[in-house]
Amino acid sequence: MQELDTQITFDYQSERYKDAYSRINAIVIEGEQEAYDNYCQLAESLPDAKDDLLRLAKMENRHMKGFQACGRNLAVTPDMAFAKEFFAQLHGNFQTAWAEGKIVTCLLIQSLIIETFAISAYNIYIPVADDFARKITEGVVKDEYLHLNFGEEWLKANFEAAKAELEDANRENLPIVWAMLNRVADDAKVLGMEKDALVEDFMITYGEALANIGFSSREVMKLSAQGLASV
Ligand code: PL3
Ligand code: FE2
Ligand code: FE2
Repeated sequence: MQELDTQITFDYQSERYKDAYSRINAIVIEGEQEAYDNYCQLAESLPDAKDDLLRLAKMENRHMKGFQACGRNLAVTPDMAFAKEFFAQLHGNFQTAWAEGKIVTCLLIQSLIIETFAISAYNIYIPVADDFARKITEGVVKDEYLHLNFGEEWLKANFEAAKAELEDANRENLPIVWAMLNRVADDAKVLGMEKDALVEDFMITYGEALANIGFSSREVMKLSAQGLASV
């Protein structure tokens, strides 16, 4: 987490800031939209958890609208084409897994990886955000912990049956996240967010989630560093 003792001010209206924001804002809007879609699909596959999942989906829809308002507030037009492409690989992997009935993989992608990515990004954004976006993001990040927790609880309850698939899905999908982080690092820096801080926050939150699900500390180390060498 970043230190709050130095109050940093940004020129939120500079062309440089707005240009970077047009991509970061779009990524977040697209991420929230895809999260909505993913929880709706998961609700179809998991009738026992249907009501919970539809509740999560609703929150994602609210998040998306909140971040759209953040862009409008700065008079920024989000670059949605960029954002769609940014998520394409993870999106494709989720869809393939869902079509094959691999719910464990779907939960790893959405509830563990994407939610952790969001939590670390939002936590690091909050101290450097404009006042409007900060209030929105503070509300959103509280919900994201609930979403991560949903995935943890479900996977913990099914740990023995899910373990091998989780390891495979982690191996396939975590390197994609590091690549996504690399792609967004320059723009994030313009907004005052450091890549090292994002990586660190991600590793801590993701590692804690894996430990809560039932992995040993040795397994957590191995899983959460998968593909990290490329960062
Ligand atoms: C699911 O609830 C949310 C999915 C969103 C994923 C967003 C990933 C964000 C990475 C970009 C880093 C900058 C964040 C800035 C916040 C406005
Ligand atoms: Fe969300
Ligand atoms: Fe979420």
